[in-house]
Amino acid sequence: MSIQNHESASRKRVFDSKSAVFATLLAVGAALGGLAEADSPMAQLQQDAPSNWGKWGANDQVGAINYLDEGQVLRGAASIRSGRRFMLQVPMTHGDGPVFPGRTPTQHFMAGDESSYSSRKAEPMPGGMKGSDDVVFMFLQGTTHVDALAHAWYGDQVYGGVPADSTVHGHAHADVGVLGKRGIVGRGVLLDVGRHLGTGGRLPPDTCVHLADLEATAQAQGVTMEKRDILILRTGSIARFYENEPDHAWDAMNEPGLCYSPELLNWLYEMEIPAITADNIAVERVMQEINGEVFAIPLHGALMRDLGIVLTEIAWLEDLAEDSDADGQYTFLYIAAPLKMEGGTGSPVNPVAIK
Ligand code: UVW
Repeated sequence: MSIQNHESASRKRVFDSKSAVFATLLAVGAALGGLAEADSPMAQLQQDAPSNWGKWGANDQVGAINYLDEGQVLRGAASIRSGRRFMLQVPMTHGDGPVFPGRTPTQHFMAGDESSYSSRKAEPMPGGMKGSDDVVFMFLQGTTHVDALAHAWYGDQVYGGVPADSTVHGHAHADVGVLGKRGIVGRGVLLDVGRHLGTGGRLPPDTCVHLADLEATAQAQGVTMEKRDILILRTGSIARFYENEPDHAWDAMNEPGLCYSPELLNWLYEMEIPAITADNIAVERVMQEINGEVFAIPLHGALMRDLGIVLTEIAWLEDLAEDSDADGQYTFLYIAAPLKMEGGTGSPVNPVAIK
């Protein structure tokens, strides 16, 4: 069976039982205010907002990643000057790591190690070689990760206007597997808002990052965001998780992040921004007040569902930010290859920035 045939066969597969991940995300959604109402405040908020539905055909599943053609790969490669590499994933540590409430950090278990041999449960291979094996249990959003476009929605449609029941028992549309086949490659631009507007590279908890803050940061850095750039947003929040400061205990619910505004949406739409990567749990502030009403993760609806912009969260940006501050170069080739997890809501990823 060819890889293509195998993939289309498994795409048609109906999973036997609702996955624990899906059930938990439903619970998170319900806790955050019930995203499933057709006439929700989100639907009203987004009534006149820009949308990319249909721009790349009725069956499109990768959204604004369509902007990242070969020309964008070459444009990203053209920004390489020194060859210095930055790996943007946080460590995957057993039982520890920043995760959204309702998810558990990665669980890592050894399935075989020297104890298998010393306890005589296993024999060395012919010739004397021995080996180890291990397994993990993890939420696909349990470390630095790319979200599938259909991972978050409001009303009864996901990205592209496809019915939301396409998410049941594994995503049949706009899963993370399609992003895994395509890859996310282009010119990345770091906007170090944490350094520009924060203290010691850290925005205070609850800070809303607005379009004006992005523009002011770009100006202070002497960099110009160009059409189809991948926006890399540093808030300093994930670094605070690891610092564990007693008077600034990290909390996913009050992290700094982007805040919803029509200006921001229009800018992202007109700039044809394909993807945003940030060093916080949700790219945006989790809870936001808009027109006197409280919304949870509204940009997930506006960006992923309506504009098809791909989000990567929990990125490690400290080393890249330090290096960029030192040499004044904020542009680089950005490469992120999500796993080809068919039906998946998201995928762990270790993005690479090459300067
Ligand atoms: C949240 O914002 C809840 O995280 P994610 O987009 O990874 O689901």
